[in-house]
Amino acid sequence: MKTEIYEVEPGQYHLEDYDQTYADFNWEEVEQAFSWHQTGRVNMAYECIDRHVDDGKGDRVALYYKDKDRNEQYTFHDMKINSNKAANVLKEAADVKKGDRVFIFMPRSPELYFVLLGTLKIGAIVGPLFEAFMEKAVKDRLENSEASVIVTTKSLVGRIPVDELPHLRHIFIVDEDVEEGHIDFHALYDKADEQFDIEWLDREDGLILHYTSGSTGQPKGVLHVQNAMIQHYISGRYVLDLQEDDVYWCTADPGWVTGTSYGVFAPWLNGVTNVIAGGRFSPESWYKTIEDFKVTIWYSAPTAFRMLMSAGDEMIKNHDLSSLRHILSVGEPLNPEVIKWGYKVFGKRIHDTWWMTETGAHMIVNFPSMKIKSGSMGKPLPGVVAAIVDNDGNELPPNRMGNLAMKKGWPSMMRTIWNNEAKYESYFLPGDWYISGDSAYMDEDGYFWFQGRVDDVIMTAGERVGPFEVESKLVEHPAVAEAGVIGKPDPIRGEIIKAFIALREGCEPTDELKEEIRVFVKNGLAAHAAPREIEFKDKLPKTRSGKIMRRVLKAWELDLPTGDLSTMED
Ligand code: 6R9
Repeated sequence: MKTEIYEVEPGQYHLEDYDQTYADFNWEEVEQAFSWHQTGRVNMAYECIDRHVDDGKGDRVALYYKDKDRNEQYTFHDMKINSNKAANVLKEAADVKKGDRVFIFMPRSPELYFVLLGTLKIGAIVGPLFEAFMEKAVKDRLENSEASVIVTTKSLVGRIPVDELPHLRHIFIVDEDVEEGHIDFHALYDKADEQFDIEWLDREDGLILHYTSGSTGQPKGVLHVQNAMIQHYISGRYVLDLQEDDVYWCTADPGWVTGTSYGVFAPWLNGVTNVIAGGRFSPESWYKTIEDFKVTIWYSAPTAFRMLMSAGDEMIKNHDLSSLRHILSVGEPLNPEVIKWGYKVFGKRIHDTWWMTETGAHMIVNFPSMKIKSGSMGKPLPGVVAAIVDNDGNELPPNRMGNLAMKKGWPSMMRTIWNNEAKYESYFLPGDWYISGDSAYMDEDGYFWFQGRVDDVIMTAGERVGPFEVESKLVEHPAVAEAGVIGKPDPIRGEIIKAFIALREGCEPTDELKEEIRVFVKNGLAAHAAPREIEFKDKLPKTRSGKIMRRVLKAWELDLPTGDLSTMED
């Protein structure tokens, strides 16, 4: 397949020269930006908020918050006061101390961010949960982390099985009519002191615990430490291209690592205005958010872009989106078709970024100062050593598919899997290679190309096929909204390719259409990559962060157990 290559677009970014980006991107030097450079002590919440107030930028807007009931704005000074108050509430009413785990289980609201920052000011470790988690998912996480405090709402508190959680001592409720046994957050908050003595920490002290699901077994608690801020800050500056006057919108929920690393830390470390929109996804309200706040930098995910794409372009004409100057994507491979669409409707190329909960921050990216090879994740950050290795940790030459791996030691790398050191160790191969679980190849120019999760790669009639390639071709077909592709065991071919397809509005799921789609892939990609079986579905199983869960498709197909489903969308 021919790769589209897009040149850097002049006039949009603060650095347009890749060599310059490479030279300036230096994580030893960026430490100068932080106060710990002088004191040797650090606190993420200070570096995100209070530092800007101390630098005379307290009046700048830190947060625009919007949902169907609220539309508010807070300066860095306001954020400092509000997070101080939250810290005082947690400390006084629940005796929260450095290193304690404090969980946050509520829909997006300004209070969520005050509590998150307040928790960090105490030196405690934050555990953000998706509001959609049901009892089992909540229990697994609170139990494993031995959390002592949770901050939640009246409608969600029923999903916390208190009797089975001996370590959980305090439950704060952030809305009205608090029942006995729970602490009324607002009553205390309204009276709380506006001053707070920040707990100064070492850079290896805990920051945040994000649980992520494997294909089997219990969710894993990925621990990040304060030191991660180096990478949050620098990737914010050079990959997101955050500049002082930017208005930045990351659409991710804090229950997903993107919603904290790039929804909280990267923007505020860089001192920019951060937009947070609560409520459910709707194309209309998303375009309105960009228009109303004059968003300049927008970070979202392929699944959202595909939904916007299938909602049609008519709606876009009713909104002024001309403020946008940089658009980025993460979470799943970014289909070339989506990049094309983005250019057509926004006049900007969407830039892909690759990273994981475990890596804590960007690892392989399309810098704004770099040519985009459409369909590629881009190149490693300067300082990150990435390679394709075999199962023994030997590096493979260009254009060979294998394990996507990185040399241990980047600043934001996870420090352990909570209460499971053996699991942590299992990520590494000899030679200090961190094994991502993704399969990919690197081309001769050093660009990396995603193929699938290692367990998703298909072997059909002796050919290795990455499901993403097939899915990308499928979504180019005008009737296809989304596609998930798996290998289905076959006595002759080893595996055959089966595609699950959600059609666009108004398309009829007929056998003729199946055949047409099959021929479309055969002619556009390769005969061996054309799905032998196609099944139409109303919806594909996805994680809350929008990843198509191929293992669930496979389990359905083969009547196997589906494994941990706590992160699956309803
Ligand atoms: C940040 C995040 C990590 C997995 C990762 C990979 C997939 C993420 C991607 C991508 C292709 C990209 N993934 N970004 N695949 N291209 N640009 O997503 O973290 O939820 O832990 O998922 O997501 O499979 O291994 P997390």
